[in-house]
Amino acid sequence: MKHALITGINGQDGSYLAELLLEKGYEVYGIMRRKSVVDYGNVEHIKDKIHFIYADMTDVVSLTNAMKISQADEVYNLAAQSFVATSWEQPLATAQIDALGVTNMLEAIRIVKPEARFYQASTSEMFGLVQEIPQTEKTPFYPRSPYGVAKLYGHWITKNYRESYNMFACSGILFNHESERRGKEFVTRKITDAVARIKLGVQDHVELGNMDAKRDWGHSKDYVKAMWLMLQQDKPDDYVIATNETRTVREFVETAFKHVDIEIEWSGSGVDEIGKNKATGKTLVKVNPAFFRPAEVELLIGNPAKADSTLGWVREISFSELVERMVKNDLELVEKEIKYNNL
Ligand code: NDP
Ligand code: GDR
Repeated sequence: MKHALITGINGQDGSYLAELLLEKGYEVYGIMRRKSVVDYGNVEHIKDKIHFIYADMTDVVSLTNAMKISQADEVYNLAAQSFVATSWEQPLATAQIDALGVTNMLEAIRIVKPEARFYQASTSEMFGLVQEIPQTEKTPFYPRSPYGVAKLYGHWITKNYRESYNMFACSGILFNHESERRGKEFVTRKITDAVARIKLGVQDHVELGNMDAKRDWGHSKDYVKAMWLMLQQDKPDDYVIATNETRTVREFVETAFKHVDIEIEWSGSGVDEIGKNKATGKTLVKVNPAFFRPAEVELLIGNPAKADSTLGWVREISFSELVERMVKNDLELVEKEIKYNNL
């Protein structure tokens, strides 16, 4: 039976990956940070099947200990300060976790079990300012946030340990992937949560930032399969995982409202843009400059041809199904909240 260690196990991707590895018969270990209130996050429903180890990406001793306890054959490094906007507020913490944390994990593996296979959660944010469309493994990097810069360090140190120590270390350059388990600060979940609340009459409107930003959105459940596939190959390598489709934030809003039978009509532009319910004229979307970023990544679209041909990876959940699943899930959650809180 193979042993896997997942950092960031209680996050969105960690939870889907843990489910996948359990299905495949792995013994799953996950690192958790100590919190004042014990919270298993997205793995609450499978917590009895997971071996939890308290550790932190900034503490190499705790990661070495996690390697000793788990004796992992495969390590999936998903832990990160993953919200781009926060990386301007906490640039040093972001660097310590997302950049140096990767070296901490690689050193822990090198000390305890150098033959273990390693997956690094790299990101399309490393591409940043558009250099090429669509982006591939060969596109030059130009990160646009402290998060993107920190992740670029993590990406290169992974490659460097592969080349320096012959370690089986891979980076997945994953484009945006969302799900019913996405944190509510990310734009997709913020929108689907708001759509559910507006539909059920407990919220008036939603305030958003840059409506023109374009993202290549897939579903997390599909993307964790690619992580596993990368570690099953004969040779370690880096792969872009994406859908090769891109849409604006505005299009995501329209699609989400369509799933509750509301058509949005736009007027104004930039910070004065608003979205109204076409049938009633009521304002449902307002742009608020507070949600704009100091530097923006305007356009992401990834070409997953290498992953298709080498890994045999295909995404199964379309954009429309992704949005539908998220809206449906939020409608159910908000309905429950209304019932229990007597709203
Ligand atoms: P989440 O924010 O949902 O999960 C992040 C996880 O990291 C949480 O479990 C969090 O734990 C943990 N974590 C944060 N800081 C530390 C720390 N110092 N020590 C230990 N654990 C820590 O992210 P996702 O699941 O969406 O993403 C997984 C990874 O993939 C991240 O590295 C992200 O940057 C990267 N990525 C994500 C993409 C996406 O679109 N989702 C695209 C490309 C890359 P806690 O609950 O304690 O905060
Ligand atoms: P991103 O995701 O920065 O791409 O990083 P996010 O959903 O936060 O932003 C996507 C785009 O939407 C614009 N936007 C808003 N964003 C948020 N959060 N809130 C708003 O109100 C809003 N209005 C407009 C943003 O400006 C941006 O252009 C995600 C994370 O999961 C990273 O960890 C991961 O590496 C990348 O995806 C790939």
